[in-house]
Amino acid sequence: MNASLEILASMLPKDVDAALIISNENRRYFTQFVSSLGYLLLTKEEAYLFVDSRYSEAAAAGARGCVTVPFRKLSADMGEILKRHDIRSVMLEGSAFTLNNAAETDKILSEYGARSIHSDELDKLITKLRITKTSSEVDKIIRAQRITEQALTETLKLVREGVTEREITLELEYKMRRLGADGVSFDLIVIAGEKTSMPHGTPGNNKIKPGDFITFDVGALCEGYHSDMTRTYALGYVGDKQKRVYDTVYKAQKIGLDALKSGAVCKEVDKTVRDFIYQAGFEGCFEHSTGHGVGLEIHEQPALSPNCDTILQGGMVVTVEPGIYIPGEFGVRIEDTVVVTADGCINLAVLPKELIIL
Ligand SMILES: [Mn+2]
Repeated sequence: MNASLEILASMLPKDVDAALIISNENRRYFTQFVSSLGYLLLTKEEAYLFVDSRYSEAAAAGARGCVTVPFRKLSADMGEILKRHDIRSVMLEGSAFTLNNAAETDKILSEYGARSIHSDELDKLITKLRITKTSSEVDKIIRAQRITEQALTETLKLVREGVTEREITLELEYKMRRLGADGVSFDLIVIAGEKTSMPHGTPGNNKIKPGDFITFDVGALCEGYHSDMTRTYALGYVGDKQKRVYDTVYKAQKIGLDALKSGAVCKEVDKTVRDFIYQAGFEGCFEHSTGHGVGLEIHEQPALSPNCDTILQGGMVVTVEPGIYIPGEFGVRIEDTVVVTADGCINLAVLPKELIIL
């Protein structure tokens, strides 16, 4: 077993003999092997990765810290391992199993005298490991961030009156891949004008015009790790209200960054940012969370939200992304991804945040 699997095995409760992990991200996290399907069975002595014939050759060469088992019939092959280790209880990765998949797994386990445990306990144990990042994980996020920033910088040159949101989105995605990204972190958001009042608006055939805010919520993917950044620019000119809103979001984002450090409570960071925006006269215009963890998933723990009691620790990677959205008019969001440290945070984004009029 490798270190991360050994740690997880040691965290399993005494009365649990094994864990069954099936989500793509968690299989990848523990074995470094990428596949669209597979079953990672972790016993207290050994870990087994069951893959079908599409992945058997690659897994034998590339999966780390586990024994690769190519299966034809999962029940028979897994049954053999269950018997070998005298497994009586298996904790399932609750968040990843569908009702159907769990029922099928229960059947396989019971054939071999084992029962399954349906709960979120295994997910919570894995979150404890994944919530802080190793330096090699941070390096991948930084690489994704550098690509995102370079692609965005190059794409900004194409922003002019009459260009559509979709055209810009396509260029950005193409440039990210040209720069070495494995893909995009999520469906990129490039929205302009009135549409910027929708935090997660979808790029369409809307043509950019002078006086518009243009929101870019963008990120690249490198070796499974995501980057996440938002910048709001203007084309040509801005009005006084736009300036006031931008300035408020800019200050709120700085307040959020300043509140981050090991020991700070997530919901208190969120409250500090939210109170500032509401007291500036924009109550009701900022409803989403202040930020979220980033890693193998674009949204993971911890959440900088009003209901997250998690205490920040060094090595956590989170976004800080307040916004103000005024329906029918416009919206502004500014977002950086940072690594929390003992006395603050390291901002992984370097692109300027002062209002830029293109
Ligand atoms: Mn985000």
